[in-house]
Amino acid sequence: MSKKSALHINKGTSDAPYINPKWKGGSRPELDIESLCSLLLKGDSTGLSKAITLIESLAPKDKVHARKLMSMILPKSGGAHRVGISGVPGVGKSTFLESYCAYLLAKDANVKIAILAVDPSSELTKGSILGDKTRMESIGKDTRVFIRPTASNGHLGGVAKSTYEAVALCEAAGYHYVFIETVGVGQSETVVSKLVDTFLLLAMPGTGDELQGIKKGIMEMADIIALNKCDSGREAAARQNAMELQSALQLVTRIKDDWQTPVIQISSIERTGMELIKEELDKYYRHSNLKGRFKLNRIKQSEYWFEQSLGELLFEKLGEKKDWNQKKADFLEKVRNNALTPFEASDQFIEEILD
Ligand SMILES: Nc1nc2c(ncn2[C@@H]2O[C@H](COP(=O)(O)OP(=O)(O)O)[C@@H](O)[C@H]2O)c(=O)[nH]1
Ligand SMILES: [Mg+2]
Repeated sequence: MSKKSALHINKGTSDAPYINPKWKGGSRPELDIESLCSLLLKGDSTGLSKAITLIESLAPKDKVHARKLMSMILPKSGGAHRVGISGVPGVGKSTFLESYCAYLLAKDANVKIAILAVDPSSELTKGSILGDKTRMESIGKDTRVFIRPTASNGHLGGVAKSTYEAVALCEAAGYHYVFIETVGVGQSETVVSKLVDTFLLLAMPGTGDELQGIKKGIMEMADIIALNKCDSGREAAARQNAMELQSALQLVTRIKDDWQTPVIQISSIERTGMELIKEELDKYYRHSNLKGRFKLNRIKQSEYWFEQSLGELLFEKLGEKKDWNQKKADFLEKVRNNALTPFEASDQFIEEILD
């Protein structure tokens, strides 16, 4: 996280409630985690925003605060339906979210919706997320909606951590739905699929016999597929595409969880098909709840991220050892010269480092 987006707290501003009352002045005021936590639990969106900034921060002091905050809110988390929205850039994810959320907002006066955008390659796509923010302006003005692009430190693990914790914070703040939009490139889908209860894939009618915007592996991850851009006047082509998709899906029927992924035709621009999406999302939610897979899935995801993070941190900490770079270079040289196999070299290297 860059300095710019780190937490800036000034005495006497609207940040005042978060400042430790015992703070005697100095360059950086102490955070009052208790009051930040209680604001968050009341559903205060500024508090939520600050809390997310805090958990994203890499400053050692913030990390201590963040840990404390997370331990306080974790017991209050878990209440939302977490939905991942995926699909290639341009398929209409942001437009869909805007239309679908507008539909949910109109249907239920008390609904609270959080939208997180995951972007592991922020430099490349900064523009698109900023564009999304303006695109979602109509729902963004609604006090029941919270929109937040997840900051990225360039690596997937960092994005996963911030998103995982941001979801928990949103839930503690009382949000009923947490939508996570991926940028649809690289590994972002895999990360998001392991952070959500339901994975909604957007596709669009293809040209010719090619189905646009579907990667094979992704199709298997999808719990629901929405064929977007089925605008009026294009019904025949849309139906044809939906059928092709549905038959392609027969090949990937998920025996393990007894679910046939439906293909829904929608137009995010014309806002059609939104009620069908709601029906299918609710249906899948009930389906996985019935079989107890819902809870199990979340537990498995937490286990997965624990293992992932362990590996990543271990590597990071080892890398901080003083002779890591020199030793590594030495072993690499031996691999280059064919004096050691890559496997023997790494084995010996780790043994020496741990000694
Ligand atoms: N015709 C049509 N265009 C759409 C529809 N949904 C989105 N778009 C357009 O597709 C483009 C990409 O949409 P966007 O939501 O930014 O896609 P994202 O990159 O997946 O988030 C925009 O120009 C949208 O206006 C739709 O249902 N019909
Ligand atoms: Mg988008």
